[in-house]
Amino acid sequence: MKAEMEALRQRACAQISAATDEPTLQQVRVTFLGKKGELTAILRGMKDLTAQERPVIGALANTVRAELETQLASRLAELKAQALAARLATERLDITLPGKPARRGHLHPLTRVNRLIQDVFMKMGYTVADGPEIESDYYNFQCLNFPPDHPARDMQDSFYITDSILLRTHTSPVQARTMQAHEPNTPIRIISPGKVFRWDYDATHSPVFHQVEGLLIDRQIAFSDLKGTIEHFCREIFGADTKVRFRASFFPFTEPSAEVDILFRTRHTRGGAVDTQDNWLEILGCGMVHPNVLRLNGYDPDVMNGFAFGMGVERIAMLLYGIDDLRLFYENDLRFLAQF
Ligand code: 2NL
Repeated sequence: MKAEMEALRQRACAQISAATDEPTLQQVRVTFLGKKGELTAILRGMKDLTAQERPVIGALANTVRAELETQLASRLAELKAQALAARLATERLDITLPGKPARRGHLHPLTRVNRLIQDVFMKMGYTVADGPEIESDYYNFQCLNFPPDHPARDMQDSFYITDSILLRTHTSPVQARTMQAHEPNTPIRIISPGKVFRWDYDATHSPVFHQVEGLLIDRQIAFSDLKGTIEHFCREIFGADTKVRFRASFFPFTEPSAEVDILFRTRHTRGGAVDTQDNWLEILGCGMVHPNVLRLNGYDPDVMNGFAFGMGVERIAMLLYGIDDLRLFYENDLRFLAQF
């Protein structure tokens, strides 16, 4: 039995050394040390031994078992180390390689121009006011002196939600709300930037666009105050040498009213030749606040007066950047947007 045990030990050791992966090693363990394994089978035969032989063979069996356990454990450790070394070799990560660069975004051109406009007026002491985009007929038209038959009040020209609720067609309601919220006859100096909505869609009109309006109310405000303010604004945005022209016009909420043009230099490139052309281009509307509007919003036109103006952000951005189709602003095509 001793010889049998020695033979088993040698075969087991040989198989342990020969195992090149964990499942094979596990199989060797089962073959020799498992419940139905070879060592167990030998031990089962011990019942036929004499009382003197039994403890000797029992001790030998334990020694062999212990040795095989040690061998299995060290081979397992070896295989694990080999596997780890192989993974480290194949899965090597070079953390010094540069990463994939993230594309850096920037503000949308309309946001930039909107902020540019706001900055000019904030430096002149205006504060920014805002209000709802869904408005009542009262704030959008009535308190701004729009007659009942004004075309903007037509279902065809504005987006109505009910007969008396619509998407605001300008940001003027914000100024009416501001006047009404103020102590009567106290000065106001605000701009109201925001989205406005009109039933119109082509290269120069979008159903949603952006406006900045302004309102200044105080005592003894003159048309020259309006003129100086607007001229300063135009020169801040379009350059110090910008020529500005006021043309008589009409708005329901101002009297007198004017449209403002700037002399704008357009560059054409034909073949190799560059020629320039100067045109008067309209950039905003303005006027002295109509006495009815002051009255309708809690101000006494005999004590207080002021001026107001309104401009389209898209229009100014188109002039500033030489863009001929405003739909480009809304298509989110990076080939367009990345140019700003
Ligand atoms: C334009 C012209 C304008 C106003 C807006 C206004 C507001 C109040 C009172 C008086 Cl509360 N006026 N706003 C005045 C004149 C012109 O906008 O062409 N906008 C794109």
